[in-house]
Amino acid sequence: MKKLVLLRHGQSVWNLENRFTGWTDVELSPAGLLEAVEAGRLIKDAGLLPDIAYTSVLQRAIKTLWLGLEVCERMWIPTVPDWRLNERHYGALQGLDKAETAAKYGEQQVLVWRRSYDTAPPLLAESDPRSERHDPRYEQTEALKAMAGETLEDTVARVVPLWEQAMAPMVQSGRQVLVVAHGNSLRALIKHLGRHTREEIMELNIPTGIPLIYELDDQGSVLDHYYLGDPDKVAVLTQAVANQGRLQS
Ligand code: DG2
Repeated sequence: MKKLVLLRHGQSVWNLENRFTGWTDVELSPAGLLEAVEAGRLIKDAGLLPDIAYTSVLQRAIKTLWLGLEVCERMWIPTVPDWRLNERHYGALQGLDKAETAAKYGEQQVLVWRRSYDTAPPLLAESDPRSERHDPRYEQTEALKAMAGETLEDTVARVVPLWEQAMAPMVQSGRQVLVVAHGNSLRALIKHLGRHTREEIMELNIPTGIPLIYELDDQGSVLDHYYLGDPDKVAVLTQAVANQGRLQS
């Protein structure tokens, strides 16, 4: 049996401000920096010291990885940044306040934008100053296509090849793999791993900074999954993620 460690980055400054983030490259908040260190401690205490790690090319994930590896005394392992682990591109929603967007368009519309499988956010024009079009990180045609805005289905279509080509062979060869990514890029990977339906995956919310363990058999089928740390805390934080698209009372 293999154990794969998945980790959503620590709280970012835009998570704190409740803004849609997507590919906007915001930093970790002070609380997020602490969450990253605590995640490293949980991984170390569970004896899941990573042999190799994969991240997105966004600093909130990369910094979370660095801090976690420092605690694990594993800063020397190979780390692989890949844009295909980036957050789902949130198109023209990027930068908007989630609760204000719910007040303007309704909670149901925001839920569809956040959690539906095949509805894209309003698209971001190439000429929009928020566009990442000229960012040297993104030269691949596929990445340029994604930066107008993606559905979760689009995100699955880029995450799964990375899983199959790079990460799964590492897991199956017995390496301890750590993946530090984002709420929706991890939902995309989990949909594939758990063979979840599109309805099931709508219900999944992932809190920041808490390691999520997937136990896999030799064929890559999921045997079990669980968070490290206090389950009551995980439940509260998971519900808080779900509530981010609600009207503020
Ligand atoms: C959040 C996820 O991504 O937001 O892009 O706003 O994981 O990079 O903080 P992350 C964003 P929701 O889909 O939960 O609204």
